[in-house]
Amino acid sequence: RLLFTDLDGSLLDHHGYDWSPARDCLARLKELGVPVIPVTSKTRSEVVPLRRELGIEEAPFIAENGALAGLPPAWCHARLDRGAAADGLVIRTLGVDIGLIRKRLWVWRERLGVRFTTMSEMPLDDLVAFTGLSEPQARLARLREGSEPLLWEDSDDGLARFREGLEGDGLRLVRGGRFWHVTGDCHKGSAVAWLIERFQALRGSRPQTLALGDGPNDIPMLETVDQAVVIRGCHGLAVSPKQPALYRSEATGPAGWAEGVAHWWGRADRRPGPAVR
Ligand code: 2M8
Ligand code: MG
Ligand code: MG
Repeated sequence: RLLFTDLDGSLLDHHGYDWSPARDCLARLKELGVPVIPVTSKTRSEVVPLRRELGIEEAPFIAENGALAGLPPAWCHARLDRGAAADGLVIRTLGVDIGLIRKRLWVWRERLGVRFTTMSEMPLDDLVAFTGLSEPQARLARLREGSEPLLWEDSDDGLARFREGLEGDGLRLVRGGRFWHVTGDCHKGSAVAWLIERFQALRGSRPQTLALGDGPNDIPMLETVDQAVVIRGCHGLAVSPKQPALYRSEATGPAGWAEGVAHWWGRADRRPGPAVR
């Protein structure tokens, strides 16, 4: 089995970034050997220390809305995935370079005369105040490699024209929790499908998959897996009928996360079914 999860607003609280209500559930998943795979808007620099804190370092991760995958040794093909960093992780790029994204953002701002502020343009103090991240965390959030978050300060009509322009460049615009995110031609769903395929190629069996998320950018991921959980939040997500195995949590954040895992896979204190994996 594989568990894919959004972080902000899902496994982590949207305000204090607390995850303690999910602690027991995470410990149980670890005992069962179920990889908990973060699939997030966050940067690689934010995710690496977080997965250490959460005790999920053996699992791979997807950063920047599908732009980047981090693969621990067990998830690598011996001959194909070379060049692991000192921490043992192989990083695979699934999107496009941030330099290209930024150039095109400037072009469309000029051309359409629209107003927005990118995360890299926000003064650090503003970013801290707006997100509730600490200053060191906010610095890590700014180390973008394959996506740029931005705050839209213009009309809906301008947004539609902006999106069209970006799409002509092969770029995508998705709504995260607080920001809009611009990426290459990738999303959380494409990245999750890529990881599932890799698992199958390496292990020779199709895993049973569960995904949890709370934001519009999570929808493609929720539609890619066998079972899905929408964590209650401020978005009221419309997941397509292509995903009939959908549970909506009562609780928000990490409490809703534990509730969603329990809904599909049983309570953390009851060993569900025979062998996992
Ligand atoms: C951004 O992502 C969130 C999650 O969806 C958002 O759009 O609100 C990202 O920039 C991420 O790197 C950062 O940690 C987070 C902080 O709230 O905001
Ligand atoms: Mg979220
Ligand atoms: Mg997210």
